[in-house]
Amino acid sequence: MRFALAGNPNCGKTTLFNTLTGSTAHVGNWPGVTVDRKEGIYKKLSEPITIIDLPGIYSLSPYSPEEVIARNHIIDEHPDLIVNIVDATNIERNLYLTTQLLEMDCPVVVALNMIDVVNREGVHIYTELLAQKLDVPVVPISALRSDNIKGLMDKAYECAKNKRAAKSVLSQSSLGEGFDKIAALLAGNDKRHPVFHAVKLLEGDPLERDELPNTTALVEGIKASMTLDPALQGDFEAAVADARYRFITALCAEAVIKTKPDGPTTSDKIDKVLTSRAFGIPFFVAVMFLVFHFTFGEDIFALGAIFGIAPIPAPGVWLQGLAGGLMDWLGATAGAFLTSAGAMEWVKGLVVDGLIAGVGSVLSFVPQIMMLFLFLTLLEDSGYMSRAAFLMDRLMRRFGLSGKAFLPLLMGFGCSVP
Ligand code: BGO
Repeated sequence: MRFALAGNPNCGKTTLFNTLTGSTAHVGNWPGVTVDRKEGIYKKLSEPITIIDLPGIYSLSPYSPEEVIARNHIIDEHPDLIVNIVDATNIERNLYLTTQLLEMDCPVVVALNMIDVVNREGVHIYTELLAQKLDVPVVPISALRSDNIKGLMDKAYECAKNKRAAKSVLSQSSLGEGFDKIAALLAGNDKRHPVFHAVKLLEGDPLERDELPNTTALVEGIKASMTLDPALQGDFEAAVADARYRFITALCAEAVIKTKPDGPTTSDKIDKVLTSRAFGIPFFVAVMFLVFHFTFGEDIFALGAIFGIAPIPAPGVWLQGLAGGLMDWLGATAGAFLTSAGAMEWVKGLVVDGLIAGVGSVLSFVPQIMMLFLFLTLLEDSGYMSRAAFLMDRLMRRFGLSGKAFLPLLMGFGCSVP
């Protein structure tokens, strides 16, 4: 059996994929594009299950290669089941994709991920109610803590054995009548996933119109007979999105209940300080000073000078010294070997002064650059970089750049070139 993992970027898909497949995972590319294709095997059921990690997407529209890949995989490769990972901390935004996946004639199980965070934040999600309204199983999990993963896979395996007929939330909306007519048009067609194709035709999706040219006139006739909210100005794609969000808002109003009063979280409080006008820029300058000082500082905090002792190099400089020493040793050893072997002077010069000293002087910077990247990765993964980009945005805009451009600008200094 083959299960496809589908979800928004950052919903925890990679964490779940790694938990499910462990060392069996292998990475390739989707045909024709440089988007990673990850596949692995889940072995804890009575038969091995191939897990395919679809790219992270917000919808099944054809606006990015990732969306086209995910959509084509489901339509053409017919996975036995879709595990739709929903980030429970951003449930409304994530369910938007869910409403689209439900329009495929494929069994779907919703994995309600990050339930640990939701519980910690004092939010209760009635999973049975969600399951009832979406008409597919909803299993709460924590991919990070490996909570209830077996429960998810048992449920998925059970569902994959049965067929599931697609349903669209649009049928229950003000677009329902027109939409059902388009769906009926396609029902006679031998295309799989008629409900999905009907929605796409209603939206005026260009890929779909090209594939089903004989339906264009009829669909346009039905659309002309439908009345849309005037605010939507005849935009059917917006009308479909609006209908989805109306369904999701109503569903979450019932199924997601806050048990703690609203108030800023610790993260909100930290954000407020780090992005404030008074404190944000000085803090940013201090962080960047520390990063560069720990990487390039010849005498850390000038301690050597203050106490009248030998300079204490920063870790980056110390590593560079070590690498430089290694290169010197390599040059001396190679020189001695070539001399004892009776090599000509120009050969010795080429190897020792040219190759080892020349390439080595560039290579000796590698540990220092790795140090710099380690600090930058820590800042990136802690979420500080996006705050810093936000802070710098106002200044950088004056030069026609976005806040994110400050980092390449900083990196352009000095030793980053090697
Ligand atoms: C970082 N619970 C919690 N609490 N976190 C989770 C869970 C869960 O169930 N599942 C995933 N995460 P991806 P996509 C991170 O990397 O799998 C976290 O894009 C950090 N990293 O750990 O990458 C997961 O593949 C430093 O968080 O998602 C990851 O879908 C600080 O959700 C993030 C904070 O998961 C995205 C977070 C060094």
